[in-house]
Amino acid sequence: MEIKIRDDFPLLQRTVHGVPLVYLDSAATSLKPEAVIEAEATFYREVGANVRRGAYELGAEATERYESARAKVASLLGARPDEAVFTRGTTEALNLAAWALGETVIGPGDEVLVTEMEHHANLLPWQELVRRKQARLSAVAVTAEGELDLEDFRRKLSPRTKVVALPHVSNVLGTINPVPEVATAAHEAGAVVVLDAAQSVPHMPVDVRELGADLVAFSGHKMLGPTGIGVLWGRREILKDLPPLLVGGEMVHEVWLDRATWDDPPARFEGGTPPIAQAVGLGAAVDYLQAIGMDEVRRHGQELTALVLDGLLFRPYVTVYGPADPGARGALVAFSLAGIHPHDVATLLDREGIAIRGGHHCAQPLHRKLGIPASCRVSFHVYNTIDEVRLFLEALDGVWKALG
Ligand code: C6P
Repeated sequence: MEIKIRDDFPLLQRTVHGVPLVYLDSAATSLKPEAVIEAEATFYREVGANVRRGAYELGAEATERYESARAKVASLLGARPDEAVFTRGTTEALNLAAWALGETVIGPGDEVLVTEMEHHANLLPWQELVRRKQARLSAVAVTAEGELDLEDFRRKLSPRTKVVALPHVSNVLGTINPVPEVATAAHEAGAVVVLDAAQSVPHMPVDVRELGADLVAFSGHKMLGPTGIGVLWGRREILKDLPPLLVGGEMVHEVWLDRATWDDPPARFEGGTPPIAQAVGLGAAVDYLQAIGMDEVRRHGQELTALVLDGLLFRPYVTVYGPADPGARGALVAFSLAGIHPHDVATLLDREGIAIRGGHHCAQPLHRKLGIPASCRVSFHVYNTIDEVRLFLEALDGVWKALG
């Protein structure tokens, strides 16, 4: 595969408000390279059939392309294909995890331990679960430096803790959490570890075995892939005992009028017609990322993050959230401008063609803890450049002059 990066992303050719687009919101969703768009379109043009059903050639070919995408995703994670369940995205993957663990490991009086830095997708499913099961939810504190308070984690971990759920990389603070350390302690206490990897898998090498988590969720659309496709990776020993969230076609072994038996994972968790073309698109995204190399993806993200952090920390009117060390972060930085609402910052930058996110980024408890209703956030992917970071910092000075 020939990689030309900037030229591979058609959206980078367009202008907004008459100026070239500077897209700094990849943590919300990344742009897609032509190879991904083409893979999805080609599937509809050349194959188009449903999976796991037809005995005819197109059906077999559709199944083969869908399963080949699964194998690519698994190889990215250092996992076996039958451990990778396709979902619609991180949110659905985490809802599936919470539902299934609720049916198997959580009972009245048990505890789920989350963190104060959760995205709502890794908080609300656990809130619903503890309500359903008369269990309890507690949250590990975040330190003033924007890191997980590991002493607080050890204090709160107990034999009643059945699940520890945390983000690999916070979508606001950027913090990379020490997952192996957390997983080891959680396992010693007898808890299952659920990892929200929505902001890590797209940006750095992730080997699920080295991390030590039991269930790992992420979305295709943040890693150059299509919307509508995500993954729940599960350790085989865990997946084999979990019940499905969606029941219906193609996830059963045998069905009678009054009962049914489930298929083995991953099919057990993929009831109904899955997002086939989207899975194929995700497979192409994995190919694209691997052609660049995940080490290089990480290096590039860190370079831009270090540059933007330097620029933001240097400006007295800016407050930065999360670790000051770029090596301790994913490829994103949240910040605020003294006395200016993040929406106003984002709106003024948009006029210069610069897309950043302003809001609570679906992490309201964390913003409450930071004492702010919302923040601005820049985030990067492989197509962003040093010049774009410089343009952004200059434009931010313009916003400060206009509104500060
Ligand atoms: N964060 C952001 O701008 P979905 O929407 O299911 O693909 O991903 C949800 C999700 C879960 N966990 C984390 C850490 C996330 O960052 C996200 C998505 C976007 O930060 C949209 S709110």
